[in-house]
Amino acid sequence: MIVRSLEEIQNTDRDVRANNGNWESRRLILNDDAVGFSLHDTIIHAGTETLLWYKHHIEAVYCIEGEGEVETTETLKSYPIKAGTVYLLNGNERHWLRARTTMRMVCVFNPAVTGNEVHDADGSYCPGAEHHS
Ligand code: 9YT
Repeated sequence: MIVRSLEEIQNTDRDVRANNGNWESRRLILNDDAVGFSLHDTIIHAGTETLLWYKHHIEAVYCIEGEGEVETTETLKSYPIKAGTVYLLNGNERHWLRARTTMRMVCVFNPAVTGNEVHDADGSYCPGAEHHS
């Protein structure tokens, strides 16, 4: 069994900030834990909009604080997000994430994020940086 707290991973290499300053991702469970998924406690800063595209992952995002919206770039369909709402990117949808207030999200990725991925200009996680176990 693994027991880990947010407190103990803060300001370690499991605590990752976006280059553009839009979000901070605290990775509680990662690929090296070898369980097939990763679990992140993520802060999306108020007033930001971020283009994201997980071409190689399925992501579930459960909002536990704040409000904003998610919009798919293909259909231009926008969904309001607030505490208690989950969205599931089960079709690898490219999307905009907009935070009206600071949002706190619990994110689950399958396959697990390794920690080496970087967001490309097109919003995707660079596959070259992925190492699946
Ligand atoms: C909700 C979302 O996709 N935020 C971007 C950061 C990402 N979840 C990560 O690397 O934790």
